[in-house]
Amino acid sequence: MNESRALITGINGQDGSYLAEFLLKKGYEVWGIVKRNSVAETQTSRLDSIFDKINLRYADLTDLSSLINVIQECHPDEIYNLAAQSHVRISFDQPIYTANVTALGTLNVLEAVRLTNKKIRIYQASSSEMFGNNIDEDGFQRETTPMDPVSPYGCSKVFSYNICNNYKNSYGMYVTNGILFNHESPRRGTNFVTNKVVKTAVEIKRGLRDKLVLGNLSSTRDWGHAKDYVEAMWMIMQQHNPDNYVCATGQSHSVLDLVTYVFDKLDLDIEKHLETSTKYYRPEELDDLKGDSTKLRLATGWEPKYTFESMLDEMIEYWIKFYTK
Ligand code: NAP
Ligand code: F7E
Repeated sequence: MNESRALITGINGQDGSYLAEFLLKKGYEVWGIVKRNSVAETQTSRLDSIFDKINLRYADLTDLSSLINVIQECHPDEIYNLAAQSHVRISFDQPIYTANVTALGTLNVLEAVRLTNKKIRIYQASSSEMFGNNIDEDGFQRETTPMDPVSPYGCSKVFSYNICNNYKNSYGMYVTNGILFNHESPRRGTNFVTNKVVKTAVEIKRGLRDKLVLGNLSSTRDWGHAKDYVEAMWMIMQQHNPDNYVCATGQSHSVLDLVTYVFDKLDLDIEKHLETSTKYYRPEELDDLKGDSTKLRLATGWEPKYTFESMLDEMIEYWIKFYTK
């Protein structure tokens, strides 16, 4: 029986909820922090099925003492730092808040560990957004691709990535970066493009609305499934030496490809229902993402189980059931 204890920041987010389920199945004692929210009832809805099996505490990434308190109470072996202001478009509206949480919040986690127990392993949720528009000659981004972020979110994640490497090298701490490309699921926030498209398309099908309004249709993303990616997080943390790994499917699709697949599945007419608006454009766009995760696959044997299509099918099914209740 595994007697390890894991602490997850961002446990009530998309990834945190899947990771908590995954670690419980592995026999971990799972702890998580949630930040205070005025509506308590819905804040942990992604955790409904495991609520009685996990230990939740109030803490905030911007509040060092709250992190130290939780670490001293739970004595984790592993910390998965998934908490962030994670929306790229919104990071242009709230750049300072984004940096406080997504950049300095990571430093608070590192300091909390350095000041309490340097043996705790740390996983940092790094992002393909750090690469910006740099692409290697073969069309992929990988661990060695230069980082040149194009959003306050991306800049904050680059700070976190660098400070994690710095703490690893300076203090001999076990700190890893998973550089994850986009990953989605029915639990994805509905203001990210995949779940916005699927939810709205199902609503159009049911006659609840008439239009899907999007921004840039030509950008491409390497979309995987969050369930596959939380398994990679755990695998990265089980390596003997801490290191940085790209996690991606290696296949990319445009936003228009995504809409076309979903609309075809639901037998909807794109010409009739799709509109674009500059409201959803970013001041600077990251045009194309496609990741090479050879390093991760060779080190851990990780392979995604979902395809782009099976992931979207699951999301479509979820929203059809949601509106059939
Ligand atoms: P998400 O659904 O937006 O979850 C973010 C989590 O962080 C939520 O639980 C949120 O709590 C929490 N949080 C926000 N501010 C906080 C604060 N100040 N203190 C404590 N908790 C705070 O994001 P996700 O998709 O699960 O992604 C997980 C992590 O991976 C994030 O760091 C994200 O930037 C990174 N990442 C995601 C992807 C992707 O495609 N999903 C790709 C690469 C990297 P509330 O909901 O209560 O606000
Ligand atoms: O946008 C375009 C948009 O917001 C994808 C986060 O998890 O992955 C995510 O960031 C693309 C962009 O994800 C709409 O311009 C068009 O080109 O779903 P998204 P993202 O920005 O790639 C990275 C790896 C992370 O780390 C982040 O945390 O879709 N797009 N029309 C739109 N995007 C949105 N949200 N809404 C639209 O209406």
